[in-house]
Amino acid sequence: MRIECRPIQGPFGAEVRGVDLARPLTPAVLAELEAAWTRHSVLVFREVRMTPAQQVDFTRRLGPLHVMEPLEFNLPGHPEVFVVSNVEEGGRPIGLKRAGWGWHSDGEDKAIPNAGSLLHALEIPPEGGDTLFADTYGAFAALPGDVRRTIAGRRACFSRVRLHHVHYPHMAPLTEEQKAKRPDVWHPIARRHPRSGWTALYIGRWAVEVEGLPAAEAEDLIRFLQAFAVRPEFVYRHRWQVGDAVLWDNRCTQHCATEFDDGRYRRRMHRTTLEGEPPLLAEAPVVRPG
Ligand SMILES: O=C(O)CCC(=O)C(=O)O
Ligand SMILES: [Fe+2]
Repeated sequence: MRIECRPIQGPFGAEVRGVDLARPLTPAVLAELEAAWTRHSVLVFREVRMTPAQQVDFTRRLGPLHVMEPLEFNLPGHPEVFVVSNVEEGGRPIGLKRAGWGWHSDGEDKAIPNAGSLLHALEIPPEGGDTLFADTYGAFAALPGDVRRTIAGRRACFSRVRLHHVHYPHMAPLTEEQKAKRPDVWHPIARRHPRSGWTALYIGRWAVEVEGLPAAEAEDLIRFLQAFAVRPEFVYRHRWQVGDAVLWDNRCTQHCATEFDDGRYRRRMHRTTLEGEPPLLAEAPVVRPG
């Protein structure tokens, strides 16, 4: 082993030491990192000093990068770096404010959600602004049998158009052009991870309907699953330090940025994002080994 991996919460999450993300990794170290990521879903790196170009180079080793649109919150000169920040410069926001205040996984409202994301902390507030991560393999494994049977083989509809105003009340409503780019999508609720083969509970904040269920029943089920997925026993709270970088897998986790006094403190994070694949339905559920 070339890297050192300290598990955080059982199999969920690990802090990785002995690797410098700012430098090109050897194929052997990269393979170890990928195996650790598949095993633990969330990897935490401390005291990382990497430039935007180095962050892009590292993330690209893990797969094709996704460029966030619209481009307005991407770093000038580095369209692959999405800026999450409340900071304004010259009267203009340098990034997306209040991004991810609410449980979700990145890109869940798209036909091809993002596989993973790497968030690097450059400035953090003295209080608040933690990020919560939920283990959705763990959640799937703990689901009551009747719920597992109900979701088996079913897809849920995720709708940006119907819920944009609910989750982004501080943002402008979607234009007709934006709506056309974000049609409703259907994803399997029991999701098979393409690498581990394990089954994750895939639900999120944009879910509005469930295939084959009457509206009221679907609503109840979605509410139940949303709450179940983020029960405290599945959640790791990351308390940021400047220099931290956290790599998470959107296929088997959810995350939620927590509030801070953004009228008073600065928070500035750089995110690179991996392209994904259409979610796979878990035909025969496989629970992650303990
Ligand atoms: O700022 C955070 O803590 C997370 C924001 C978020 O949801 C993301 O970067 O994907
Ligand atoms: Fe996010």
